[in-house]
Amino acid sequence: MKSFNLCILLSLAVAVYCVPIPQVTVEDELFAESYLKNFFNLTQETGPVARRGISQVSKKLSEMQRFFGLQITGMLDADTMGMMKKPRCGVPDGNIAHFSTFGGNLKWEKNSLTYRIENYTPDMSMSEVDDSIDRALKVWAKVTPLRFTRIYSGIADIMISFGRQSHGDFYPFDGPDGTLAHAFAPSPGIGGDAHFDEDETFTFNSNRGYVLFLVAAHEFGHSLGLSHSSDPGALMYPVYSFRNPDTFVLPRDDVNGIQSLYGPNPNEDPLAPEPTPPTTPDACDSTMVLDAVTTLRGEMLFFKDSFFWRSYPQSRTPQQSLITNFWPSAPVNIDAAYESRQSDRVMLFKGRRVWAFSGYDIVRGYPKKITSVGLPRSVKKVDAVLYDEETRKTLFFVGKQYYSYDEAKSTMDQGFPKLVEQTFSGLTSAVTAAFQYRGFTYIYSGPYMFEYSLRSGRLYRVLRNNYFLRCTNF
Ligand SMILES: [Ca+2]
Ligand SMILES: [Ca+2]
Ligand SMILES: [Ca+2]
Ligand SMILES: [Zn+2]
Ligand SMILES: [Zn+2]
Repeated sequence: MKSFNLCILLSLAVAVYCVPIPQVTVEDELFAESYLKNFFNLTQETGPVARRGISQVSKKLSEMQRFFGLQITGMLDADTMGMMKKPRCGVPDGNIAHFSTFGGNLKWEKNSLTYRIENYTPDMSMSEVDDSIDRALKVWAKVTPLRFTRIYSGIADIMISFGRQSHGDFYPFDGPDGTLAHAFAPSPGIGGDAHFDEDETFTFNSNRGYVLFLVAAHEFGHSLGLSHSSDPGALMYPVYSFRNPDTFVLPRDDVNGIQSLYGPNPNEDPLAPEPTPPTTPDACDSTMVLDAVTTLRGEMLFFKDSFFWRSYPQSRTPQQSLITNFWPSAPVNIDAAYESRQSDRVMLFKGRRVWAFSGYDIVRGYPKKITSVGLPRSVKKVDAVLYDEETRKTLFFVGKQYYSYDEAKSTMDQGFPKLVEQTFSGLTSAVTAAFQYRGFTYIYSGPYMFEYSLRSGRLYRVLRNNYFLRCTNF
């Protein structure tokens, strides 16, 4: 009898751990179905998603999950639903690749193109709209031989307009959020044209509403022949994310994409070259030095530049996103991170400040100074932070030394700072990141990771980044 009960308990535990049963409402199912129809070419028409088993919906869900680097379950789980609800472009996805083109060599056969702004949004001044459109086209002109001339009457190659719901083509908009805009691949007539959903609130440069410059620059990528990219750092990624328009530089993936169609800009001034296009960090780069590593509610998070990867214990594919897609008010290029199990928060460090997040939300009163966690004023930045489950101490690594902080008592422990080398044998070069996982302590130094037992101070193994952050490009 006893063993029977245990068996039920075990099987329940396994079921809950391995196959999270999604809490999906009928509304969610219908929403997901229309999302897959719009963006992943789902065609079959039958009942709601969950009742179909391994159906076309499940296949399309897997396709969508692969495109976005989500855990591939073929089920409508919370992460998948979250991704579907993000504001995005109305052009379908489907190609699982970095930059892609529409195929069939769909491009303009001339380098001189015309554009016309047919109407304006009341959200911004006319000059702000003109300026946003002009700069969005320049994003592409800077890296190609393409040149754009504005015309004020007649038919331009790229006709630009704002409209809501049914607006004259077969692709009606959907009201606020959801689809923000769409554009047509190069061809005569409607080809090249870009339409913006007037039910959105467009802005010049604020992070409230959608920045017209960013949405337009993305749409013009389609107007010129680019399809969507699965690189989360690319402008041609289908989901909208805020970036500062004043410092925007077209990412490498998009530059490669557009230059595969039109070639580079022959007139680039060698004395004033364009800024280097940002690249998205690659988990397969064995020389990469991570900024910070932490656990969060059973997952592992790996931070690099403006990006982080989430890795689920039951999945081999880490999911890469922009930090600001997850936490809009978070800093990028962070110094260190740790999970406070005590308060169920993730703490991010940059310079002399610390940010605390509970789920997606910033905790009130943050960012704070790092002196609020007991660090002396002389500390300009921390290199790594680690929370020790067993002693419930937080260890701050600063240069060659480390501090031990007692979160429960809110005090720094006596006898610190200590030399890192004194406790962690063999660790003679700079600490760059640190975290604990399943009782082991991992200290990163550059691309290497040292595995310790914190209690005995014993060094077990020297590993590489990819031990946890798996390289899955193939
Ligand atoms: Ca056209
Ligand atoms: Ca919309
Ligand atoms: Ca660091
Ligand atoms: Zn798009
Ligand atoms: Zn349209």
